[in-house]
Amino acid sequence: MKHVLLAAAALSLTAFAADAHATLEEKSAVIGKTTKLTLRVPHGCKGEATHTVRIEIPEGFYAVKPMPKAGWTLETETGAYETSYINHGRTMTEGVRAVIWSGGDLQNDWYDEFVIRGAVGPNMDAGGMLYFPAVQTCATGTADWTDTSGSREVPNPAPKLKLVAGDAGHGHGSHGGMDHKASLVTAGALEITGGFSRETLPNQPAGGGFMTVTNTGTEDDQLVAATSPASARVEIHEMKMDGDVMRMRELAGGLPIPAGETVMLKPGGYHLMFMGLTDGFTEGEMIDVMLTFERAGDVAVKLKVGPRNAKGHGHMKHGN
Ligand SMILES: [Cu+2]
Repeated sequence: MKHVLLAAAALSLTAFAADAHATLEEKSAVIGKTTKLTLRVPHGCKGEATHTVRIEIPEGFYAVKPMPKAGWTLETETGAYETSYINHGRTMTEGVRAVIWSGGDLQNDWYDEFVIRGAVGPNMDAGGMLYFPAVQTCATGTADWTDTSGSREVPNPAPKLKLVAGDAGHGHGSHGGMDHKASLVTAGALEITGGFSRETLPNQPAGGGFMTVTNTGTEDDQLVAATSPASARVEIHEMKMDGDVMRMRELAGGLPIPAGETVMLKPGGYHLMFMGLTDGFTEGEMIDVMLTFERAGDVAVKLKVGPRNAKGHGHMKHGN
């Protein structure tokens, strides 16, 4: 009985402590995407007012821009990245590694938020954590939130962010454009980028393939066929709303790629359909595909397999 009471007391103490920690409002962020992070400061240092807040930027979070705050002086510390990043076509090898807001007067009984923006590196692992150690400085003491062990038992856990996989098809437009750049294939007047697929279920008979094809030339082209070692055959499909029902059909005549236009193969629209999968698709692997265009000829591309997405290419029936 005594043990039970002790356990209950410990539990309530832990719950109280968790409420009083400096934490990030955002619980997770998408790999390869730009995100806003909000550091929440719920109290001072043992009753004293906070005059300085410092947050450190971990490896894997780059292109950081802090938000200025009225009444506080903003400073940053820069340093080298272990990994370089491509940001708007420019290689970044260094950037902001710490942000400091100073000269403020945040009373112990008050609450405030400190905001930065940055991007999660495209090379980070889904399910991993990023820790942002933070320190509040007061007149005579500090409140440290610097423990990056991930333990819930420590009194000073660092603010943390869980990393989640994004939609692998949206490499363009994001700041993590590395995959996008690396996957550019040119053939004659055609530019093919952002090839991706989705992980399949164990007994799923077919999988989808997606990419963006741009015809930079002055003559129309047409995607007429595709083959892959990953499946018995590859068809070119179209998905369309037919009344309230999403239907798909094979484009037996191929997919036109008009001169000067960009055609997207994407979930819910045009796509490649891998029929009779050899081994199924596993997240992280690359699928080889040979595309045949009327004008540009045979073009080898690779599709990166991303996570399964419930909203995506989940259809199992082929009514063609
Ligand atoms: Cu299909």
